[in-house]
Amino acid sequence: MLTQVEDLYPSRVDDRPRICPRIDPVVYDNPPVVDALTADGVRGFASQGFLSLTPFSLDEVARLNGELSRLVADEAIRHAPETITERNNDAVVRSIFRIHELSPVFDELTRDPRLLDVARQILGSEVYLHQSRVNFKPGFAGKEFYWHSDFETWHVEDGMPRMRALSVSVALTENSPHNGPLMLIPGSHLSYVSCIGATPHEHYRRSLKQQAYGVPDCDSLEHLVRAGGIAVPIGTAGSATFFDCNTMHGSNSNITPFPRTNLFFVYNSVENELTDPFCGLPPRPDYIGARGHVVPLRPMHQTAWSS
Ligand code: 6CS
Ligand code: FE
Repeated sequence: MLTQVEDLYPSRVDDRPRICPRIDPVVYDNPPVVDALTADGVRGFASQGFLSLTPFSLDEVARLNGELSRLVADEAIRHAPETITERNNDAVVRSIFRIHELSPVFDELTRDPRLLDVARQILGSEVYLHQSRVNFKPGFAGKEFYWHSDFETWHVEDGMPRMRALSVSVALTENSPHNGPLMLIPGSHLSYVSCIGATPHEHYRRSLKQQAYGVPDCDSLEHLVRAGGIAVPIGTAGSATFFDCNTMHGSNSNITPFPRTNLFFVYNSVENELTDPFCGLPPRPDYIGARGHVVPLRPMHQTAWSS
């Protein structure tokens, strides 16, 4: 008889929103499994819920963009379920999921120690990839990603039990103040916003274009912003922002001519494997939340694509 994992972070179960304290640690570095960050870097991530670095050269980014162009030109990928188009224009690609399994270059990048070892240190264990994607946000046509906590969705719809996962957003184009950069609410990772509304069947078919459930209410958002403000980590191509699974974030539509194309890798601790979705519905597809084939990622110090 499978024991039902206790739902420590209930959401979409009440008719009114609640802000609850985080139960889990942010940084599991006692002792650190690897030394990838400075002490200030670790402290910054723990207190803010995110950390920006610039690990990649423009030459390396040029190679990554070349590989991305190859993926985008592949008709089979263009019409695959992993490819999500914009809600108002099916000709505009919004995201491609599972890119690490579509490209050996991106597969190697997930194991680049400049990314992987940061995740291993912060999460304090071996890690595997819960999700990968590229968000294109093309000029004039890239639409917003409204405020949300990734963990709220991964907990409710994918069955992620605890807050022991993080994302890294790698900029493949400049992230300026104008072209729809990632916005994060400092300190918001320490509060869990329990949302209202029951998850619809196959919510992902809509939520990946425009999220309608698991969206925090305005009062809760205002409370978090008044406490922590809004941070916008702008940077050149090659910069990377690591953010906790529960850091409230979002990004505006892009009405400039300049694309904001970012890779996202989600590292989850091997101690935090997915269980049944806490919403009680069938799990989302494997290309959105990997389950069952958890393989700890090993750092690759020599990669074919990097300089
Ligand atoms: O549902 C998800 O897993 C995706 N949705 C958002 C808005 N961010 C995380 C992830 O890409
Ligand atoms: Fe997100």
